[in-house]
Amino acid sequence: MSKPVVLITGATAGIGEATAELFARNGYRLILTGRRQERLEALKNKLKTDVLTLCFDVRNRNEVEENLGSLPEGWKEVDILINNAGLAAGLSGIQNGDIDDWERMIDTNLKGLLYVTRTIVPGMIERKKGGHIINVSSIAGKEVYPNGNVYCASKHGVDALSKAMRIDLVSYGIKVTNIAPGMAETEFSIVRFGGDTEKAEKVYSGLTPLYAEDIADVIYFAVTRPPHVTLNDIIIMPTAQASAAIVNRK
Ligand code: NDP
Ligand code: 8X3
Repeated sequence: MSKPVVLITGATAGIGEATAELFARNGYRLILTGRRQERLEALKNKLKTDVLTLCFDVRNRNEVEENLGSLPEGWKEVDILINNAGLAAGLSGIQNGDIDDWERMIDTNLKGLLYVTRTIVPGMIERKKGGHIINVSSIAGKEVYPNGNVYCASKHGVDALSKAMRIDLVSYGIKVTNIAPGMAETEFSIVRFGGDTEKAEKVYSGLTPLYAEDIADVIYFAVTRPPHVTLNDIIIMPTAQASAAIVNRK
């Protein structure tokens, strides 16, 4: 029997890419999405497993439905959905926030996740074989830190949606796992600070952050538990971090 199909949104960088690599090494079949076509192609060529790449923006409801609503033969049965695509844009007080940044975060982190989930979950239910949804939230979904306002609100929304999905889908045997990482050095801070790599590097200076592979390991562990076991909610931080705002820098 062939390995299950795993759909990973935001596989062109960071946590999504590391997760794709780990699942590929373990023989899973992968549907990988993102907006950067060349990165999707490069990843497909690198991975030694069956890969379908789909280039679209999760904020665009039509694109989500076109790409995921009519998957090609052999790819229709998505067993594991990893809702990972997301971002922070900016870091400023609510009084100074850039409303375009707010829209980007809400549209990507919440509405994008909802569009993807709404397109994939009915198939899981119809097939009556269970399924697993992993929502990559954040410690920003558990606590709020200075200037994090809208990003934190979007991730609190993801946290709430994980709980809500678990309730709505329990009778179909569909597992829902919420993953809440602390500081992980990916392209996250580069994106947050609009490409300012110097500013991004400072976020992780003087401490050993998490790496994308650390989160991939946790996702893989959650997915490979026996059928009767679900990890509902996992908080993972670097050892040097105690809470969103308290870190031990050398
Ligand atoms: P990266 O910036 O390295 O990766 C983000 C991924 O999301 C990219 O593949 C990007 O692909 C994709 N993405 C972003 N916007 C869109 C969009 N509109 N449509 C489709 N894909 C999109 O960051 P991380 O790997 O760190 O982030 C992954 C998730 O982890 C996010 O949800 C983030 O909030 C969360 N997280 C990150 C933490 C960290 O410290 N790094 C900690 C806690 C949570 P592309 O640009 O090609 O579209
Ligand atoms: C990413 C981690 O601390 O910037 O979600 O919110 S943090």
